[in-house]
Amino acid sequence: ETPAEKFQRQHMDTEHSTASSSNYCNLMMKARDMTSGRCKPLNTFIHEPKSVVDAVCHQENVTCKNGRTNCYKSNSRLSITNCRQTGASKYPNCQYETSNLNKQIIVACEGQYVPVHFDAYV
Ligand code: PAX
Repeated sequence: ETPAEKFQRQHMDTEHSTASSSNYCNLMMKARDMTSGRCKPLNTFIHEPKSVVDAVCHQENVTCKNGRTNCYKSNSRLSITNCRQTGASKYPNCQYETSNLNKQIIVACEGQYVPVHFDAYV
């Protein structure tokens, strides 16, 4: 799996325009293999075409949280779902709170300049 493929697996859900139910994150975090070994505490899914998300790598250049300079902020708000592990969640029964949002996203880009890391939403 390349870094670009890992981003697609962990962050892209073009099939749905929004999270369909409060159970979305519980199902998707497992289906996309983010609950084996440990529960990934925080993960964001993006409900937009791949072309729209790839294009963010050519939008506004911003500094990443870690100080690197390869982050980009989307010009427009995108449909996203944030998955946050609940306080009661205990591995291997990872439990998540599902939140649908419309926010500008910040991603890090590499290689032939495609997203490889989800930095934040604003
Ligand atoms: P990652 O491991 O952080 O980055 P994620 O985005 O799914 O995975 P490999 O080879 O896999 O180690 N890369 C970068 N990372 C950070 N910053 C820059 N500038 C950068 N450039 C390249 C995936 C790969 O991207 C490489 C990095 O070396 C990795 O390569 O976030 C923790 C996780 O939570 C997600 C985002 C992260 O997972 P945090 O807070 O430590 O930045 N996440 C976080 C999210 O999905 N939604 C959110 O709102 C937040 C806050």
